[in-house]
Amino acid sequence: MSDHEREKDEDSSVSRRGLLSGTAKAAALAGIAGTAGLGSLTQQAPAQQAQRSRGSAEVRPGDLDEYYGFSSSGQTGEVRIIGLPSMRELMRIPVFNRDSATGWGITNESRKVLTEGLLPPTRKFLEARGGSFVNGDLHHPHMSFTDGTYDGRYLFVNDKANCRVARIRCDVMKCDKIVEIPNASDIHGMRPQKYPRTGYVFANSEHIIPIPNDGSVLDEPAKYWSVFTAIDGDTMKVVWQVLVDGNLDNCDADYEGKYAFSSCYNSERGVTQAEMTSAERDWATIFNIKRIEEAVKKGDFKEMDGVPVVDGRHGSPYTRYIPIANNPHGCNMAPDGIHLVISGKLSPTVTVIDVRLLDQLFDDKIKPRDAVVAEPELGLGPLHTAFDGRGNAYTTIFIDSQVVKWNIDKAKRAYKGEKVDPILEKIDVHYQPGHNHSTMGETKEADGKWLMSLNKFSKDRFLRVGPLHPENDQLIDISGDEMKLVHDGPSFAEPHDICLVHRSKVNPIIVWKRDDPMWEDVRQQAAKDNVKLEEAANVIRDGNKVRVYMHSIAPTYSLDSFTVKQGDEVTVVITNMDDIEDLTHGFTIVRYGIMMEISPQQTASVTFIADRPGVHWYYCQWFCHALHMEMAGRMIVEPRAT
Ligand code: CUK
Ligand code: CUA
Ligand code: CA
Repeated sequence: MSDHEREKDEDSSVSRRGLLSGTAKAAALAGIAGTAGLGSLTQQAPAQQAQRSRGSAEVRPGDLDEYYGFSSSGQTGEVRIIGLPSMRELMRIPVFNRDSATGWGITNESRKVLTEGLLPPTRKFLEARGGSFVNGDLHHPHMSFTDGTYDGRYLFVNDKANCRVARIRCDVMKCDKIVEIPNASDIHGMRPQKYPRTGYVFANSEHIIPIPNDGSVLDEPAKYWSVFTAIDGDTMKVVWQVLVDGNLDNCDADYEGKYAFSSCYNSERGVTQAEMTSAERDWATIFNIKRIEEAVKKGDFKEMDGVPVVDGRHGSPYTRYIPIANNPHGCNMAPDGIHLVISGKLSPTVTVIDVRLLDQLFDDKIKPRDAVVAEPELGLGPLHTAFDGRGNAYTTIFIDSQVVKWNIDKAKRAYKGEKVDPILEKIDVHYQPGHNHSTMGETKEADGKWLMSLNKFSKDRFLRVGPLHPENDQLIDISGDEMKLVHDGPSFAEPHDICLVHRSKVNPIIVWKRDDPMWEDVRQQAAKDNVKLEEAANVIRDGNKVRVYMHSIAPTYSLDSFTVKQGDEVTVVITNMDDIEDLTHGFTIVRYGIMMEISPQQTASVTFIADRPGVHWYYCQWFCHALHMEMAGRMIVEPRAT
């Protein structure tokens, strides 16, 4: 055994991640996992991998990519835009995190987005903690839909860590709304409605909790619940919730606007891993949108924390529960509008549900399992499935470190007893894939060109950078009969999920429009102060509040200096009057923790207490001009009289 092989063998995912430990099933699976380790010996040796062709993925210098990839960053809390097929990182959009370059979390505009959607108890909790959360766990980015395909309006993302859903405007690629979801524990699965449009954004509360979670119920798991939430994507307000049995993991929506679906791995409503994996089966929860809307209209709900909550537990007309193999995970609607694929995770199978049968299920004409039309066995630890629009599905297999290509129709025939193998091909990925995603694959325009496998481990694929490794986003060409691995893309924590959108769907602007709503508050205040933002060079004193208005034209600010008194509350408002593509300025005050981005024609503002006396230079931190270093001025803070 070579060192390389030994490393892989010892490194079986099961022992590393402990995914399956501590349960009865774990013991069984750990046995199988040993074989998975041996299986890895048959993986291609690195030398062979080096010979792979990269031709089809090459984007020459100066050429543009064909697709946008909107990539989540998991526990980093931001969104990253990458180009496909080059895999070049194009931009980062701070959302739940803090960002030094752009001042996200520092500027008034970003602080408003970060705080205005917080629930009152959270607001109170954060009072002594800077007013907003500084972390987030962003798993699922999905673009808004119209008529079953991306419409380029918004990107919606979830925050598992602090129960939020955020919206990113795709015209400027900035986050403009964040809403905290009441009655929920962590928000995990999140999907926009596909038809007729988004519409609703559906979000799952993953862990079960007491509702309300105010201390009145503590260690009594029998009184813990999960809720399914519908948010209005246009207003970013919570519209309704559904109380369910079990928990809710991932979700998706159909192509008719009738149903939404969630996977549930904790039908046991356990609070320990052993309890959560004790049942033979869990289920998929199906939500009947029309019936829920009617229930809300006619008042069949309980208002909880200001939201109408419909009771969707067993026996209700609003939901159905379809039993599927133990601890399912990914929940993916095929572009054919017919097949919903839910991955088994602890079971080597995926379950295919024909959504055309759901009307009959809700009318009690068929039993829940009658909606299942295939259940192919694919490998150990199936997690997520992508589609090529040609009837094939691609499922990530975590433990086997593979992507399995299989045919939906063949799987259905096999389910009926015909002797056909639905598996078309397996390809090794490096290593332990979570999500995968195909170009336009979650829309009815799935084009089957590229597949990205987002792998949780990179191990030996890159130069060593310490104990913390990058992860590995791999690009696979799926346009031909055989899958072809064409690129390894190291990625910092963590390429959780990605949404691959054809560039024809996305039309960002290159300079801000002066009437943008982002700085509406500033606009109103400036009007009261009689200041024209576009020409501003004013210092307005209003008691101990000082508003400093400037504009910038490369390489100068309209004010070389301004003077305030120690203890003043200072608001600096800057408008970048340059309207040339790519001419961004910045504003940094030394030793004041102030930094912001001001892109062409943008207005940005920041408020702080000038509690350090002395001379404090401000400067432009975005390289803008040959005299960029000289784009600076002084804030003079007069000491408080003692
Ligand atoms: S969940 Cu992590 S691999 Cu948060 Cu999208 Cu499946
Ligand atoms: Cu303006 Cu650098
Ligand atoms: Ca379970």
